[in-house]
Amino acid sequence: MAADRTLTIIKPDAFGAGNAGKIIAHLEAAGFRVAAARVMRMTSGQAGEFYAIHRERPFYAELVAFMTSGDCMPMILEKANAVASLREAIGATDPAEAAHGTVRKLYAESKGRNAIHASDSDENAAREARFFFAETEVIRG
Ligand code: 3AN
Repeated sequence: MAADRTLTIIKPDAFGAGNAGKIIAHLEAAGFRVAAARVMRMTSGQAGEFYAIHRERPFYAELVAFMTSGDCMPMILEKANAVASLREAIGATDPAEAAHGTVRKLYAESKGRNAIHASDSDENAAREARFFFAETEVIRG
């Protein structure tokens, strides 16, 4: 995957609250193009595998339970410098620390229920995109 793609997930709190459309509009206004999208309910196996890097963290079980608690919306987004640009657009993990105008400041409730995921490196963006989408499902701009 080229470095101009990243993977995001509108998490169950934001999707369930009906904020998916507003979050997508916010990201499009920030210059991102949606290259792939789906709505799904993650299984415990899928969420456990997706967050395997956090297996030893104290919040792992809580994280897997939350991510399987409702529907979510994984998407591949395209923009120049996509990974860093999306991290900036979503804000800090804890919404109390997120900058004004970021997705988490606007829509997240807490560090656990924080509205949106974004890949933290080009390598993880490629791995996470493959986790949810076949290359044939990614629409080229
Ligand atoms: P980010 O999502 O900003 O990259 P990470 O990688 O530190 O943050 O954490 C991954 C996910 O784990 C977060 N999005 C959040 O949902 C959850 N998480 C992180 N810290 C906590 C915590 N202290 N309590 C509950 N969940 C947490």
